[in-house]
Amino acid sequence: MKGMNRALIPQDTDWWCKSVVYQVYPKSFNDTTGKGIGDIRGLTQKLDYLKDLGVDIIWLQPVYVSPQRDNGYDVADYYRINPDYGTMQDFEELSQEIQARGMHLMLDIVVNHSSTEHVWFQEARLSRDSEYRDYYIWRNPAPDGGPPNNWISKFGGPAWQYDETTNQYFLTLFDKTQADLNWENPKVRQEVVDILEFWAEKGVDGFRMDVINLISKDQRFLNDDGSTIPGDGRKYYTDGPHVHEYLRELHEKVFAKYNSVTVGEMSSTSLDQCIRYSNPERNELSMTFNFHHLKVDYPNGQKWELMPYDFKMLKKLFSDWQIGMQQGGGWSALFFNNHDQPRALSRFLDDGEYHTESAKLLATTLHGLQGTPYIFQGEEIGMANPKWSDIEEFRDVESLNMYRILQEQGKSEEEALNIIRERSRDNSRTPMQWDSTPNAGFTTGTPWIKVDERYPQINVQAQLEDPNSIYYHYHKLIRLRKTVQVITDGEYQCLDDAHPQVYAYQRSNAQETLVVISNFSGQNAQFVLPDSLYSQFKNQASGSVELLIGNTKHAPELDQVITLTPYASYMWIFR
Ligand code: TEU
Repeated sequence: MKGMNRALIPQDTDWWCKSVVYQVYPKSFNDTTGKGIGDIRGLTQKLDYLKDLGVDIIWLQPVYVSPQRDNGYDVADYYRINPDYGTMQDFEELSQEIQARGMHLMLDIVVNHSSTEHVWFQEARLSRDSEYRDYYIWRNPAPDGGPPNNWISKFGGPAWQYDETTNQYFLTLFDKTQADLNWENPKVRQEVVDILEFWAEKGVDGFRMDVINLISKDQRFLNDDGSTIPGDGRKYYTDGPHVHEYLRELHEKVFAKYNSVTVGEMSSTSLDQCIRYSNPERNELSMTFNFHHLKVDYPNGQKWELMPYDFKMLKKLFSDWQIGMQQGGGWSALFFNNHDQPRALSRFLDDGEYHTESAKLLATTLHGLQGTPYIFQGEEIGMANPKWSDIEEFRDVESLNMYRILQEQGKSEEEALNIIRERSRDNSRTPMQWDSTPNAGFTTGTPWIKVDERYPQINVQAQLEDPNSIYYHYHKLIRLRKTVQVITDGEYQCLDDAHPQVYAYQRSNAQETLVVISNFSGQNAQFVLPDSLYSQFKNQASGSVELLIGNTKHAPELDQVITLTPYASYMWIFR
């Protein structure tokens, strides 16, 4: 779809196009009670830290009443705060304190499904005639008495659960305790509008919409014939028939009314779809998360198999999406990390000898792109995957399901554990490392999940005390986004698709050209500067070249051929 090309309309940008979002996983952020899990007051206590970092929007992940099977993504009451996280008064204080600091609060909204402990579901399951029956997706057993079709849950196992009270199955695309809501039902859509309005009235400035591109299912509920990878039924519910209609309804009834900034988490989506979701002319969402770049280490798209990541594919995906979203007038959420992904520092680069260079490289590479960058808690201080010793240390329902399923598929315990170590979402869910006191200053109690043993070295306090730390690298990048216009509106161009070690791109507008060059390898790399840039550099009489930020003590001289040391990364501006 041809839409507004933001690269060519520099002033036509919304405030959040120059913003940076900080993602808070409350369970692991800061515990003020000694219970061993983080809480809302713990976040309020750290707002000055986030303000000093320079972030604009705080994305607070679910704190609603929940049985915590999926750490809050299984909501049992959309209007009440989980007592483990605090009270509604704590939430209202947090909202006020965020606004008092000139920051914005983005709340996680999980409405593709609810917990089976939600009163709607508890009522629905009692009888086929319940007024809440059609809030969920029920189907009769297949002729053989089994599930209605062959769809597979994203957490492993069948996507349908049998309810013997009414002799029907209900759909669960995630955990068996997360029942998919029936968005075909206008009453469900109105419930969502009411939920959004309730929180918007409490000062919430934006919403992160959990797997929102899964809400519209093909009502035929056909078996997946396996003709497309992965053959688990997702083609019948991903970017479904009415999803855009439903989002426009939410935009009209809530997002436009409150001028909410919104981001959709788009599972297994496409570039064209994300243009449609995020082009402002369509009145749906502000921006989208897509995950293609975080599947470059999945053999044939299979998450639970291991292979080294495909660097050239990573570059290609970044380039395809940057160019495609610019041409289509879409807007991307930029991220390498979140609570569902292993830490990118460990996953793609070197969290040992080149720990600091690697962390800074990822930051520079991401923050030079067009979109809104997201910082996942601990990313700004170089937190990495912990060293897991056995399955007892894991907490994530998906990981524990897959540990069992992998062994059912024939893997040994050690093979299964190795895969879980690499892939588990728990890698990013270990407690925030504040200082070198016990449990990294996260809790005075027993933490709900292990703390990474490197916390005495990798923690906020140590980072704040080191002027050359990863923290101050993020601190500067965030400021560059606000002061260097070409980061917001510059047209993207990859400078060398084929280089096996280096990812280099430029962003240009009428006034200036940003150049970002990063060596993603642990060896020296040679990079040939394109003639256009080299000649501009050579003829500096017609302009200037300035190093904006780098991750080595001295940046290489800009010459026809640049030598890059391992994990070296730089951002220059040509004016
Ligand atoms: O994530 C959905 C999602 O795409 C990932 O969970 C992915 O499907 C999963 O890791 C399988 O590979 C959202 C939330 O971010 C996640 O935390 C929730 O568990 C999930 O939805 C269900 O609400």
